[in-house]
Amino acid sequence: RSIEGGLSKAIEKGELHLVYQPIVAREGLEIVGFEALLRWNTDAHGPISPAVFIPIAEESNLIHELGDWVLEQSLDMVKDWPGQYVSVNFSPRQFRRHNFVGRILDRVQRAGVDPQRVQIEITETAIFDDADRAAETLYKLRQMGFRIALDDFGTGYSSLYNIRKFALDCLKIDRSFIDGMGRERESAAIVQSIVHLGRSLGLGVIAEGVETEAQVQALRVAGCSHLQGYFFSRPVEAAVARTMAASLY
Ligand code: G
Ligand code: G
Ligand code: MN
Ligand code: NA
Repeated sequence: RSIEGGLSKAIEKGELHLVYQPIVAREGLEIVGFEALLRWNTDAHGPISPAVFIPIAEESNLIHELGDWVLEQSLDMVKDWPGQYVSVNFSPRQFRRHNFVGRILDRVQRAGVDPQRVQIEITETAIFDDADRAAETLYKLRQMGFRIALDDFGTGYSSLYNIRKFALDCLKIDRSFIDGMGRERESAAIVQSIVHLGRSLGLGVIAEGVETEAQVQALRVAGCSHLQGYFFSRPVEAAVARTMAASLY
């Protein structure tokens, strides 16, 4: 519980910041967007991973305070880029929050940002528990111009049949499949199927966790147009992202 205590003070203490990881097209010649990823450097215990503190925040209302801060920072950042979008992670509780659509629209409008430059990343868990309500939320967001990405795709419970119901723009192939591509035939086959599925549904597909040249080549063969991972760039600080955005747009 000390993490929860520390987290509730982290914003005012200035211990949080965002880093940005490019999402590329044309095998790295173009940056189409950046994913915003939260970092927490504590005085007492050094850096703590969001994989650790997000689930704790998710158990309390802290997730909302944290999420609001992340969105605000991301909107501030996207204004510095020539045309790329910022891709923001939303946890299931944020997505299900009362008036999620109204809140996000209000923030985007106040920041003077075009919703087309904001991609909302949600996971399958966020949408399949209450599918009808989620479908309606996504529909409204999409009507307003937001991009919607289904994160960690392939690891959840979604039936392929059901994803038709949701107003999505793209699928992000979970990095476990990209990681397995060179080793197991199964992973390569799954990646291939997700790319086909995306295409036939008119969705974009982003491969996550691309680390090697061999993976880039295999993804080219599979027909995956958008890539993200250490091979292109680790998540970088705001100033570095600004320079990258300006030179590769
Ligand atoms: O960047 P890293 O690989 O350490 O992130 C670990 C996990 O934390 C990932 O699942 C990522 O989606 C999640 N995460 C990172 N930043 C945010 C954020 O701002 N909001 C939410 N909800 N999750 C985040
Ligand atoms: O759950 P989500 O997909 O949002 O998590 C993204 C996480 O993956 C972030 O923590 C980010 O730091 C991490 N990540 C991004 N690119 C790579 C990569 O090429 N390899 C590995 N191992 N992790 C990556
Ligand atoms: Mn993500
Ligand atoms: Na992911």
